[in-house]
Amino acid sequence: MVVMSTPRNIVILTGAGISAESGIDTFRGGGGLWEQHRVEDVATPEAFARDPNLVLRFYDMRREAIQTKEPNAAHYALARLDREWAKRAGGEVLIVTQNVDDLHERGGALNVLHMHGEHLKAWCTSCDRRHRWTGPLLHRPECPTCGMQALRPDVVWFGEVPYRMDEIYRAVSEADLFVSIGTSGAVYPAAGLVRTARDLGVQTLELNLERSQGSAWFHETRLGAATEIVPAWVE
Ligand code: BJW
Repeated sequence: MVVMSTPRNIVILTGAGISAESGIDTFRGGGGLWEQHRVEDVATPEAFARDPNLVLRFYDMRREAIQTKEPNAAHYALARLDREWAKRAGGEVLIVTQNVDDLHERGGALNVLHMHGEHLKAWCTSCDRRHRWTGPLLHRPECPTCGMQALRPDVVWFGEVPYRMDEIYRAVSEADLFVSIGTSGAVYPAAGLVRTARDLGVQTLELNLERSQGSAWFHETRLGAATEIVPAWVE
């Protein structure tokens, strides 16, 4: 095995594949969300400006659906690692997720950074406040802070800057191991993190059902369903 056996600090990047076995659709590939909806129609600021009802309906539907889903064995395994790593190895684990669901948190993980935002939050573009939001946005509810009807899903669309990139790059630069789980490597800047890690001399491991687009950059790749290979890696 190339990947070092005793890392201290670990950065784990997760994508839609980790939630697939919880029943949440991935984006690309057969049956994925982008097969049923054109990205340009629902996941860009231009789409929201052009047809807000279409976009809000798409996100209302997904916000409702994720609340019926449960974390799976992969989420629970990462949560265990997150909670126990300081005691086991004296280091830190940061879970950087591209997912907008809350299954890492509901699985018990503490150190989770949502670089593409969260379904269960609404962002007021008038006063710039964010609110926990579980209901629909379609009928333009008022912002609880400023009263304006200017709430949108708190997610990062194409052309927008993902959240907390400085923190993510800092964590990667302080890591001994970078692990990518269940992401196609099709979307930047997340897809570029493995190269950043490699350039800094960080060991890299990919866990995925199929090889990602950036697979060649990883020191090691293990293929399989997340609910099997993630718990096996954590133990
Ligand atoms: C399993 C499994 C199982 C299945 N077990 N595994 C040209 C070159 C480079 C970049 C660009 C370019 N043109 C434009 C760009 C930029 C653009 C981009 O990357 N475009 C690409 C299409 C080329 N990026 C942006 O616009 C981003 N912003 C940006 O770049 O700002 C400038 C900047 C640069 C540098 C630093 C800072 C800023 C913003 C991207 C926003 C992405 N938003 C979305 C939607 C979020 C809201 C929502 O949910 O609707 O985020 S798009 C969508 O893709 C979502 C995901 O987080 C993201 C990644 O998808 P993911 O997770 O990889 O899912 P899939 O479906 O692709 O893959 C699933 C994987 O799971 C597969 O690998 C399967 O094998 C696996 N799997 N079942 C294990 N059971």
